[in-house]
Amino acid sequence: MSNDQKEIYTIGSKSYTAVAINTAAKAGEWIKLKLGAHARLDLKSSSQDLVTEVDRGSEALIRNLIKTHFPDHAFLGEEGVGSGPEASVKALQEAIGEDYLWIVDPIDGTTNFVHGFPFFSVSIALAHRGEVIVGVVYDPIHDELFVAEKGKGAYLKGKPMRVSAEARLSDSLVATGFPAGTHTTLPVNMKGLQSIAPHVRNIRVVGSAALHMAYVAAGRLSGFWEIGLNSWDLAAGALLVKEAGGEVTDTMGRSYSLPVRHVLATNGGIHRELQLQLAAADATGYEA
Ligand code: 2AM
Ligand code: CA
Repeated sequence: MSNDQKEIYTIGSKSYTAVAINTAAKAGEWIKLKLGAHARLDLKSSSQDLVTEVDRGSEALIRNLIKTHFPDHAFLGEEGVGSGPEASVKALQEAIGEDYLWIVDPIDGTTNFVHGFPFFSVSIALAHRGEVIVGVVYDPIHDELFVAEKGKGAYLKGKPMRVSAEARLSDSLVATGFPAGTHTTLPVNMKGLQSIAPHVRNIRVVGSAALHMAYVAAGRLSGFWEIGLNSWDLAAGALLVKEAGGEVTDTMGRSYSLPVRHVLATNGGIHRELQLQLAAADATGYEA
């Protein structure tokens, strides 16, 4: 085969980041189309079933597009894994050693999606031997696509993102989240809220961990913590925050890696103060 012919048939020549961006954008647009229609249908029958269809549909779309470009890459998506933390941990353990692993949340913020609360996102990350090298979070309602490449920065609409400058909790706007259906996490979350609230300017709970991370990267939030998350909620956002100059650890202050489930992501300036406060309140999600 001549070189010319080879080039014509090399579909996989697109960059990883370009594929992540195009795929997140396409999935996001599709989800947006389903928003009104499903909200109305949900009232009549089971809202969970309907939203599961959109989640699954979005994941299938993403998987197919990625497999088209990179058939040899591995894929870990929320909808391909059984429910509960044990299944999530096991699925990640099995996949983390892959050379190239796409880690996907087809809708992050499903509760918001069901209720028509306009904050949810598509989260797509690519890990190389366990390290995230591309992260894309797309919010189709506000048409905001947050993208980061390891070592090359984080960008929103072509402009570099930078974390905010607050150096004290008292000047900070921070966010947290309440993962649904995990009874064990609620008491810990309440302890965290009670302890942090008096020390910060204010607290937001928007309902999409990936968006919270993107907002830390964009300097809209000074920091974010949440316990009981999965790799697909965090992988893309963690790279966004790091590449925007922020800090990402678990709630004990240990470096972020894919298995982390209790996360602390900040502008760096308030990281230690927030971590100490969570620890003092016994709100890290880890055994004391
Ligand atoms: P999801 O919409 O993809 O489920 C909100 O607090 C955050 O927690 C969202 O990112 C949401 O992601 C995640 N979340 C909701 N329920 C969860 C559960 N049972 N376990 C882990 N994460 C959950
Ligand atoms: Ca999801």
